[in-house]
Parts: sequence; structure tokens; C-alpha cells
Amino acid sequence: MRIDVVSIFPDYLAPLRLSLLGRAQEDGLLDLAVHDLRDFTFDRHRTVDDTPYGGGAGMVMKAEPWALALEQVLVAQGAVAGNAGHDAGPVAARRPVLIVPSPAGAVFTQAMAYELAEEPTLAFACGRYEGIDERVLEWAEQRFEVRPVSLGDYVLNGGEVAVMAMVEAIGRLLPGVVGNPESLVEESHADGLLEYPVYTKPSSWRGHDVPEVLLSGNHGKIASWRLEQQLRRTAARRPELLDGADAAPFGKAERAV
Ligand code: 6GU
Repeated sequence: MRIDVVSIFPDYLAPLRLSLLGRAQEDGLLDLAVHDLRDFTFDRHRTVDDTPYGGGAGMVMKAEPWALALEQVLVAQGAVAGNAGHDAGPVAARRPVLIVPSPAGAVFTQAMAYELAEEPTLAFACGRYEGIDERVLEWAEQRFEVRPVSLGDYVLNGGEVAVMAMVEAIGRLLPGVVGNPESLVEESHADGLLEYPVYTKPSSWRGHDVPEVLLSGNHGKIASWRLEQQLRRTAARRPELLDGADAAPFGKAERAV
């Protein structure tokens, strides 16, 4: 998968070169490019923001640097023919996905991570300040499938931390990135439930014992104990997951709740 991120703080994204995703890039499973929005400005101060029309607090990100940066992303992703940085018209059959992190977006879920992991390319536009001039989104709609996405109901200073979370959640689902694909099946949200508790040696530690059933060797009993734990945990911590319209990648009908 090819991923392009545009930000005024490219260094913010540096941790994506570490650990599992770092290895995935070395192995050629993920091709990640981070672009500095200020490289698409031409004044002495490399200005990316200005005061809002209509007044109000804060600053708004200017449109033109975003168009130039996103045009370069389209060329890098092979979606348009490059022409001195100018959009020379579409080449790809389908518009590439552009994710715009925003607390006003649709909430990012594991189901969305699975869906986005199927895309050949993804682009992320990290806004800062009060947001990006709305006309950039209108312009981008003609070239990308634009998806405003939120991490949850709280406000961050910009999209960078959200992009790190989303790229990690999506990247680990790419074939070959996680060594043992079994671990993707058993984790929280894979089946719409929270994961069951886990234990390792010693079986007795500071007066706390591992549940007897896990030492029994009875795999049927262990599986039903784990499912019961998943249901209990989900009911206690996230009851809305049990009856909500939350989209899980596997059908809820397969579960006997
Ligand atoms: Cl994706 N961006 C920003 N700026 N704040 C957020 C968010 C995203 N998700 C939750 N809060």
C-alpha cells in the first residue's frame, strides 16, 4: 500500500518509521511518504494560514498550498499524469481515498480500518489551527474520494496524532505486516466484542491465581470461558457495542449472545 501524508509538522509522523510499521516499510509492504505543506508556499515566511473571512478566533489554512501539495500526491500515487506539478487530468479509473482528520468527521472504527486496508493508496491531509479553507475540500472532491474522519469525541490540536493512530491501525492489517495473522482474529473489536483477559506464568503470583479453566487443557471449556469473559467485559465497559449498529467486520449473527 502507498500512503501519502501532508502536514506542516512532518517530524510528528517520524514514529511511523519504528517497530512493526518500520519493518513493513523495509519489507516493501508499505510505502509511506510524508510531505511538508510549507514546501508548497513561495513567500519568505512560508505562510500556510491567514485570518478567517467573517471574523472570529484563530487562523484558517490557505487553499493554494493544499492544492499544490495534493496535486503532487496525485502524481506520486499515479492517479494523474505529472505535468510540472500541474494536474494534467485523471489516469486512474477510481478516485484515490483522501482522509481528512477532523473532530467533525465520522468516527474511525476497526471496520473502517479493515475497509481502508483494501485500498491501493491512501492520502491524509493534516489540518491545524481552525481548519482548512472549505474550498480545498470542494476542489479535492473532484479528484479524491474525500472522507472526514474523527478519532473520537474530543479535540486534538491537529490531525497528526490522529493520522498516526489510523495509519497504525490500517498498516497492521496489511498482509504480512503482523507475523502471526491469528493474533488479528482474537483481538478486541475483531468480532465486535472486547477481548478476553490473558495470563502468563507463574500460575500463582502474589496471591493472584490464573483461572483454573485455563490450566485444564480442555479447549472447548476454555473457548466458552473466553467468550463469556468477552461478553461480561463488553457489557461492563462498552454496553453499546452489544446492541448498537456498530459495524463489525464479521457478522454479529454468528454470535450466540
Ligand atoms: Cl481526527 N482531529 C482533530 N484535530 N481532533 C480530533 C480528531 C481528529 N479526532 C478526535 N479529535
